[in-house]
Amino acid sequence: MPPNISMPTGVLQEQDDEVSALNIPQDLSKPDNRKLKIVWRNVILMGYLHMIGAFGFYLMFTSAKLATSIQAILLYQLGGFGITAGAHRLWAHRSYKAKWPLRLILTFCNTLAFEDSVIDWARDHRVHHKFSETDADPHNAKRGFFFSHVGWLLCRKHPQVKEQGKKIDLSDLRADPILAFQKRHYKKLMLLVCFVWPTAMSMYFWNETFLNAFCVNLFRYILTLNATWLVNSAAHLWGQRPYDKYINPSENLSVAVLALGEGWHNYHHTFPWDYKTSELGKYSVNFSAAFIDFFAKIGWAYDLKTVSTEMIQKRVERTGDGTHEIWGWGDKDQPIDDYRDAIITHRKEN
Ligand code: ST9
Ligand code: ZN
Ligand code: ZN
Repeated sequence: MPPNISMPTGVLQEQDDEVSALNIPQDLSKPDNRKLKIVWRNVILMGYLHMIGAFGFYLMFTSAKLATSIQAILLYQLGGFGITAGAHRLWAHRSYKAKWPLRLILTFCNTLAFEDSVIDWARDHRVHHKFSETDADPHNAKRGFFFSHVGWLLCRKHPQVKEQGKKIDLSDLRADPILAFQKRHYKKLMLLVCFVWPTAMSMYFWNETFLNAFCVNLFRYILTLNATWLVNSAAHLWGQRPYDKYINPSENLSVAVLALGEGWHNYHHTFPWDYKTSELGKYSVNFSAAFIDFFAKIGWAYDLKTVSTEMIQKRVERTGDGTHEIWGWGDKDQPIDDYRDAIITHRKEN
């Protein structure tokens, strides 16, 4: 039994029987004191990337053409869907299924976001969910904001990540020829799709300068990275926990806005197989659910899995922190006192 379970309840799934917290290896539940082996190549590359990206942001307001900035915003969304609807909801969690044309589109979008191949991304993410907040979690938030945000990409992984990770089944991902192709040719594809293509488009279609095109695109890329990383850092530290108060992941609106609907992290860790990764699926803060719903309408996405309101209610009552939001009058979670104490004027006369 992995140690990321809600401790007092001891359940991973709603239907699981209670299991004793004594079964959980204690040495995995708090970070060890090992000295991190820093990978200086990554530190330098990330440093330069962020400096040039920040310069790109400056250029957007000074010398870049409006079309270049609009392109960057659109590609941010497109690449984002490759992470949220693709690597995350489709491949890491199998919360829905997709026909090959959609898988191809998502793989393209995913490569545009350059967060390493889907197979590697989904492997690390499955490990993150199963061993959340332990040394086997690649971006263990118990090591602090910086480590869970970007630090984990700047040093060697903890041996536990690799050891526990080897036990995760990835056969479904490896069997997908599109993903296998992406992994085999990752470096070439990533350079072409994430850097060359966006830069060339701006230069070809509206005569943008190389400097503007290249730097604004880098800004788009670092924005994608940081929006994704905030889910690991901010949404594991700050926010409410209406579904399970015993785990760190939390509901964070600001992260949800930046990450195309991925900030509802308490819900997501409680019900990781829900394709909406949130309860209400309001499209205003869940563009990724709208994206999947659109493809479901045309038949390219199917078998969308979601959690029933009864199941949510049971879980909220059992492990929630009491902050579960209600959508309005008559919501199943509305406190009974509301009905008694609310002032209702202009009542309909019989
Ligand atoms: C990036 C990824 O940024 C970000 C992921 C974030 C996830 C967020 C999730 C949140 C939810 C979704 C929200 C989406 C929101 C999106 C919003 C968008 C608008 N299990 O890795 P290596 C083994 S990437 C089992 O080199 P080191 C395996 O044999 C950014 N085994 O380990 C492997 O070989 P292979 C760009 C594992 O040496 C071997 O170990 N990319 C596991 O410790 C070596 O693996 C970069 O910056 C495992 N989990 O190095 C690159 N892991 O792979 C950064 C490893 O051949 N990475 N093994 O099978 C690196 O340079 C290195 O990975 C390292 C560790 C230095 C960090
Ligand atoms: Zn997830
Ligand atoms: Zn998480």
